Amino acid sequence: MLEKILSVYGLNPEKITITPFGDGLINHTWKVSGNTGNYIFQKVNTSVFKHPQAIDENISGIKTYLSGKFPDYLFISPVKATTSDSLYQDNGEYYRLFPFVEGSHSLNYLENEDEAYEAAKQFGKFSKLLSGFDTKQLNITIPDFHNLSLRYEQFVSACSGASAERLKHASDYVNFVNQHKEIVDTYLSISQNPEIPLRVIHHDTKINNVLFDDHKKGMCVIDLDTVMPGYFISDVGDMMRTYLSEASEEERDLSKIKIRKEFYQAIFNGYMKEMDEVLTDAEKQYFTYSGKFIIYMQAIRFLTDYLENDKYYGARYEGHNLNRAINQITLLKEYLKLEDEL
Ligand code: ADP
Ligand code: GN1
Ligand code: MG
Repeated sequence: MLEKILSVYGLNPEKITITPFGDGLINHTWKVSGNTGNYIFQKVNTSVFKHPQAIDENISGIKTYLSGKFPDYLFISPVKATTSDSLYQDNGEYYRLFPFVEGSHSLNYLENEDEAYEAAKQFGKFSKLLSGFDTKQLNITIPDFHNLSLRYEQFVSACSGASAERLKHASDYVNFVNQHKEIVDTYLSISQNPEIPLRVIHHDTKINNVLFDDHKKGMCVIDLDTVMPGYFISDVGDMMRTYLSEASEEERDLSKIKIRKEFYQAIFNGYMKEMDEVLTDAEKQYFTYSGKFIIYMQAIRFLTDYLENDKYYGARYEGHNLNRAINQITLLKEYLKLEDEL
């Protein structure tokens, strides 16, 4: 069945191997090796991305811009099928095929600061090269994706709709979220501040969305589904969320969740290497805020999903999203302890 779809991209069904690949939470991803090379094949998650065409148009618009202005920049865009579209629809599902970046690998956690520096530089470079691109040309692939005020409202409504049992298990963490609502208020003031512009933002800078080469140098950013107009705090914040602690969001041993201060410095150095000249002074004042903004939002998103019976992220075991939320709340507590120092 997948073979049939791949043949639309010119691959010979008798000469391909298809293997599930990567650790993304949203799309289905396979590595495909065939007669014409290696590829990443994906089925788009249409419960999350209601209009896959909108993503495709964004990637194509950015590709045209970058290949005109910065032809040496490695930008990964999907290959065209024989239908001459890159997106292929079959039985209500949407598929696409990317060239596999040879010699690349992704990481799920970082071992040293150089990797954090490299990844932050890649995401900074992406926004810098696109700082002249008109954000109005971008489709909104997930409305209000990083709108923390709305995420908070959704959390409040999830609390009222939750089963008594799930609400009871979550109650300490629900209280914690409510006690830190000032993080939402700061977001609101940022969104109303004319000196904080909307930029082309990746919106999913977690560590496995950047590819490294064998010498641990950053090669390029991937997973462009959520590239939309947004605030720089989204990208910097998700780096802090996923690079500062050695433990990932899946870790259940909370004693392993610790902030590595030198990694904060590496994110700053890598991102600012590219973005220092682009960001306004008003934006720079929120660099440290960005960490708590995203960690808090991710805690809310996992907790909301637990209260809504795991309908967004799914769960591999009972209480999975509650544990992820507890993990993120622990990370936030550690971050808040060091905030002044950072
Ligand atoms: P998801 O949206 O589910 O996170 P991604 O687009 O991030 O999906 O892909 C999942 C994983 O597949 C990535 O973390 C990375 O390891 C790998 N990957 C994606 N695109 C490429 C590519 N073009 N070349 C090599 N590896 C890739
Ligand atoms: C999802 O697609 P993936 O696995 O890179 C999610 C992010 C979350 C992340 C948490 C579209 O990212 O927003 O931060 O999981 N993507 C979407 O791991 O919801
Ligand atoms: Mg991904």
